[in-house]
Amino acid sequence: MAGNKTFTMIKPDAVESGHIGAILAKINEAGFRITAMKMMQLSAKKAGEFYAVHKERPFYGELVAFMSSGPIVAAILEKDNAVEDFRTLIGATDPAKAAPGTIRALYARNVGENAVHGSDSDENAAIEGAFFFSGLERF
Ligand code: DAT
Ligand code: MG
Repeated sequence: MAGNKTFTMIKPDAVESGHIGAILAKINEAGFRITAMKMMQLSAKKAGEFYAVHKERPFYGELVAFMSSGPIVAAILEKDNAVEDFRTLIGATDPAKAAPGTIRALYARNVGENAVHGSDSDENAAIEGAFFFSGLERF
């Protein structure tokens, strides 16, 4: 059975462009409940740890530099079938390929600066949520 939690970040490009409110509204309108949330800036070390799975990819250095370049908003979201439904809401990694009306189609700049993160599995949603939030910060 699919889990009911996913993890998201509003990335530095969308924070800088003033899209936090619009993105949170889309998340709420799609039926997700925010059960943890914080605004913070990742160090390059922490961004590198978060994206360690992509260490061998050619864009890893660029990704780590971008994700530590400015503040992000991290959140845990709850809804039935959360991981899959949130990936549908955000759209494809490359905004040029993202379906119309998805968060990335609306707000991403390009494949690297793509407005939001969404977990790709229930297992990673749990790992990523725990990376950012202690038990006291989760509701
Ligand atoms: P997603 O964020 O849709 O899960 P991913 O896990 O494949 O995509 O990659 C993680 C992030 O790495 C992605 O959000 C942006 C960056 N990235 C992916 N492919 C890229 C590329 N071809 N060039 C530059 N950055 C890329
Ligand atoms: Mg991914």
